[in-house]
Amino acid sequence: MRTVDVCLTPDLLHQYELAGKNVVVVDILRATSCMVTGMAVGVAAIKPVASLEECADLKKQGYTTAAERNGAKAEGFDMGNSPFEYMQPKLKGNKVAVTTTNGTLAISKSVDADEIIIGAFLNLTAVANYLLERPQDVIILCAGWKGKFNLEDTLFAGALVQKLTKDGQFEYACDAALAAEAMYKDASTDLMHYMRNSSHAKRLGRLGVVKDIEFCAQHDTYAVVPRIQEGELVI
Ligand code: 3SL
Repeated sequence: MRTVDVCLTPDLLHQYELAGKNVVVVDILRATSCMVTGMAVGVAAIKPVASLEECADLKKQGYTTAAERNGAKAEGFDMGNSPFEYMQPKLKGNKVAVTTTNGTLAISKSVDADEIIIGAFLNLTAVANYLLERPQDVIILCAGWKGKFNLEDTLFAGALVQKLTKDGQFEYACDAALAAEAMYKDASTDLMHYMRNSSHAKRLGRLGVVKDIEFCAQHDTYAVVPRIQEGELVI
């Protein structure tokens, strides 16, 4: 039977075998929520890169550049990392290159996977259905914060584990999957309460970012499943 596993931070990824598996990268606040939003509202392509230098270079190739470090927009780039910035009408049909503190790094560390899929609460059911239709085992990679565990990515992992294991189509590969699911079950009655208490929501709050958190907690706003193909997201 197919298995679903959860890697709680990219710093633990060396313990996982990615070859032959599909990896779902999640950074609820906010990188993967931005990517799902951008692809759903008509951005032509999003190219995630790990470094600020690579991102800045892509400007010459016609990309709009988006960069975040430590929660704030990085200086010298066209935009930061809010899902609302990805809704700007001028981005429709255009390409965005993006680098973020944790999310794009997690994507770059997943290159050995069969497929890299971008997950968020915003496209939870679409991602689950996509995975249910495929034969591969699944690893959900939580982007976390600078190598540490975070709440919101683990909650998403739990929500996805719940959907994949519901009818016995996937089995739990390890205790991280069981723990994430238990946490989501506990939190789902008041997800916003959990999200607001998370360290990154508080960090963003100190930077004046509030409405993004509620937006990123919404479930199934979009039905797109962004995947990496030749270094860029496609749907
Ligand atoms: O770390 C990341 O990848 C970002 O998503 C962090 S932030 O929400 O933009 O601050």
